[in-house]
Amino acid sequence: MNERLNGTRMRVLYERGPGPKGPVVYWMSRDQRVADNWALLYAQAEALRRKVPVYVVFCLVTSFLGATKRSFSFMLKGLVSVEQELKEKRIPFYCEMGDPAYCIPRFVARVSAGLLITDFDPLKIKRQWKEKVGRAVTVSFYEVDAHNIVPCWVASDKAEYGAYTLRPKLHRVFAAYCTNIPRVKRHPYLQMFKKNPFPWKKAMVQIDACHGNVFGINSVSGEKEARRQMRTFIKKRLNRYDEARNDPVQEGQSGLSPYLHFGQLAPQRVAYEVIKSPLPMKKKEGFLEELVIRRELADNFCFYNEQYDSCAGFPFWARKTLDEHRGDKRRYVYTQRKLENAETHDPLWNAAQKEMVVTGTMHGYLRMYWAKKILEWTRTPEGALAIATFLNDTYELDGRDPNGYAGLAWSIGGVHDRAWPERNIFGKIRYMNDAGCKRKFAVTEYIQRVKQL
Ligand code: FO1
Repeated sequence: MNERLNGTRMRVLYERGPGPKGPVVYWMSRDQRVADNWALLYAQAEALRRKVPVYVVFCLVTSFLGATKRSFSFMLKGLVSVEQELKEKRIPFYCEMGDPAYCIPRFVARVSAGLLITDFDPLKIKRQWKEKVGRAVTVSFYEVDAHNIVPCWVASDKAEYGAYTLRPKLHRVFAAYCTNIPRVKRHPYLQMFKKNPFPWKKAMVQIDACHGNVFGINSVSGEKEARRQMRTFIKKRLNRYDEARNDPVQEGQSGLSPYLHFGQLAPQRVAYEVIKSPLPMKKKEGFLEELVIRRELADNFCFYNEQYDSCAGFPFWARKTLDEHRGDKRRYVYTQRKLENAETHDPLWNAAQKEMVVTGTMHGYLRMYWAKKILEWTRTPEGALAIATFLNDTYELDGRDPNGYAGLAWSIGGVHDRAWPERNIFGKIRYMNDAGCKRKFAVTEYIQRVKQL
């Protein structure tokens, strides 16, 4: 059945009429999956209506925000499985390499596309790409939010103060949007556009050459593995997610963030399966708060706040209080190199840094502690944010993500948080210390575990 696609998930970037009778092209970027991908579903629905093929094109940008081999190898393995999945649906997958502003218009012209659709991403780099592509193509260009359950522009039309202001807006419409997601059909129209298969190996060599030696993580990537991990989490760990949420020793995390970041797993699929699972609702609330509210709040922050990656994006009260404490005496000051090598006086912080370097992930609770200590041990808030962003984006598999920018802005700049009793260096920014961690979990045990890694 042709599931009625909810029109509000798609918005027009450039309207240019029906265009030539060519294929519909889906420029895949954030949502690197076949299943549960609204952008692909919209592209197919349009192609079925027009009785034309649907093509998927991905533009590989080896210089993407300084990403390392670790991220690219995870991502490319996922894209190989996308190519395979699409083949079974008679939907050709093409991979271009270079600047999207050039490669995408060239591809659209070469296949004489009738319509261009892409997926939503609030990051500035993506919006710049779309602006250039939109001006260069002569066909209509639409955007579909395939990442948020409630599309970003539907949830709110402005930057929200915090989870407490966004939550009621999401709750009001959540049931209407958190539905099951139709499957991609086997596409009836196909005229093979001649193209040799993408040289994945060559791309990896080029990436190896340009991005240092942040060694790859051997975690399995791709949408099948992502759904397997989701099922295991729901079955085995969801019931104790709440108490483990602040306890890195308990391994209670979902472990899904790299798959969500690369779009190999749809947050809507996770939310839908969690809500469907037999656990009592109160056992799910903590996780759904992270998965839905916090994640949509991060997209809201990046979408409506151009300066999401700088101190200028902090709320006024936070910038003021950090300025007032700029001259405070720092008991410890560490360079980026010292921090990167986990050579501080604090064994807990060093363990968190080491966990991130070795595994490409860090427990959510420790990410806050980790970032706040960088504010305390560097000379300026600007320096702290720059170092925290560099380390996060270099070593975290889920780096370069709205969630990451919002998380650092919360930790260092009080974004989506409130003012706290004033203190040295932090001013009114919420303070965290290892004593607080010791109250939450077995710090020594955590440090021991990281040593075994
Ligand atoms: N998106 C692309 O469209 N092309 C890329 O080559 C690309 C590389 C890349 C590398 C690391 C990384 O963390 C993300 C990367 N992305 C790329 C973006 C990614 O797909 C996500 O859309 C955003 O990072 C999350 O908003």
